[in-house]
Amino acid sequence: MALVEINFDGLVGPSHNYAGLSLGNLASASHGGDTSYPRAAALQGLEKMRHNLHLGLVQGFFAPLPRPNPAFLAAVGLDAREPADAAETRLRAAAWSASSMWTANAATVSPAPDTTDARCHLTAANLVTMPHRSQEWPDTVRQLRLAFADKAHFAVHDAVPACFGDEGAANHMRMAARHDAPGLEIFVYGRPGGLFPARQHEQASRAVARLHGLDPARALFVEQSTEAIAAGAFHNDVVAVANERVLFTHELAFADPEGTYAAIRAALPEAEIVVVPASAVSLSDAIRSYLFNAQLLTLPSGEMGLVIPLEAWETPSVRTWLEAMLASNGPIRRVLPVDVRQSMANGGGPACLRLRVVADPATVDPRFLLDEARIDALAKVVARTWPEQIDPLDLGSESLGQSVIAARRALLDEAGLNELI
Ligand code: SUG
Repeated sequence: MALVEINFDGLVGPSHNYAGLSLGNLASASHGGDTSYPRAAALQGLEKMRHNLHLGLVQGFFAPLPRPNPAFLAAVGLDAREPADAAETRLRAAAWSASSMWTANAATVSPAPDTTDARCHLTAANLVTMPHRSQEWPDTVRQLRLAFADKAHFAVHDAVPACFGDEGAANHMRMAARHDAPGLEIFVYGRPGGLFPARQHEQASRAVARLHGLDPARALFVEQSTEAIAAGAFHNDVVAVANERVLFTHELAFADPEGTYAAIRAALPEAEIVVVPASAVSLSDAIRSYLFNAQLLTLPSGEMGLVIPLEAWETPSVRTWLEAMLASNGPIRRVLPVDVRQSMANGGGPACLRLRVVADPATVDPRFLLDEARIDALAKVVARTWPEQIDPLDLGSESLGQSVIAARRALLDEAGLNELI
């Protein structure tokens, strides 16, 4: 089979909760302290995977990471005692975070047509800016090395040094005439010093490009606008998304929009850039609704579809713009709303929940690929074992911890992934 885009969604883990841990992520901050519904959250995620499978696309998944994380608790000296203050309570919540569900932050991926050794390269993201996310990568890289173990086709790299924050594919876009053609890789970094942390460091992006063996003529390094970060675009994928020859972006996404578009067109003459002006959809509406945190997908018919969160469809300015877009002759022909509300309340839309890998599915470990029957089987385990709800005050409870660990084990058992225990 030829190279195709495979979306690997993170299955929402059994400890999914709202602890308000992500400064600069407005949804995480505003839902901090709310009760979460891990079972419903994971089922919503599985239904999104099923939805995309029904579109005729190849769908994969990654298992949740071990939580509560004993190594993290031990490393901060909280394994043997109760938190003494708010800062310690946040650290304990970090050890319980299900944040690995947002696999757009798992790694940066450069498919084989872009790299000097013609293998697909993946670099795990260090996620050092947020403490609760900084613990993910060692377990993430283990999982990536299982899924992409075939060294003839894949190279999996450890995270770049922690001195340079790296948030993975959420700050990286790939454009190409077709998925299997050589692409233009666009790395989007933030400049520190603004209202909120800039999570992606330019030097991390440049290190990843070197590790992957990209042709410098087909790698762009673009600064994110400080205005977008200050408005809550903690990752570039909150304000822009690309697929094949199309870039779909808010006009305020980049520090130098015209320069960015010109550089893209120079490197990829067939590029089509769809810009949503602030006069039609304000930055605030774009970020609140997550219009751009969409999966822009090439459907089997060759048309492009945009899988958006329901919140975007329900936001009047966004709906008006989308309806006008559909009525015009633009490259995006379908809009497909999905319900991922539990993830959205932590700032994770449809695009955050998936890692895109262009590869031949036959070269991927089949345990990470889904069909209808496997989705049904995973959903059964979730329905049987995932906690129904979690109040952030429950984090630290011995019995909840045991049920979260048992739920993940049941899932790994069903998926045949016991190496990950
Ligand atoms: O890193 N939220 C995640 C959301 C990640 C979204 N990913 C992309 N845009 N690709 C984050 O801020 C919230 C956790 C909490 O508050 O409990 C959180 O980690």
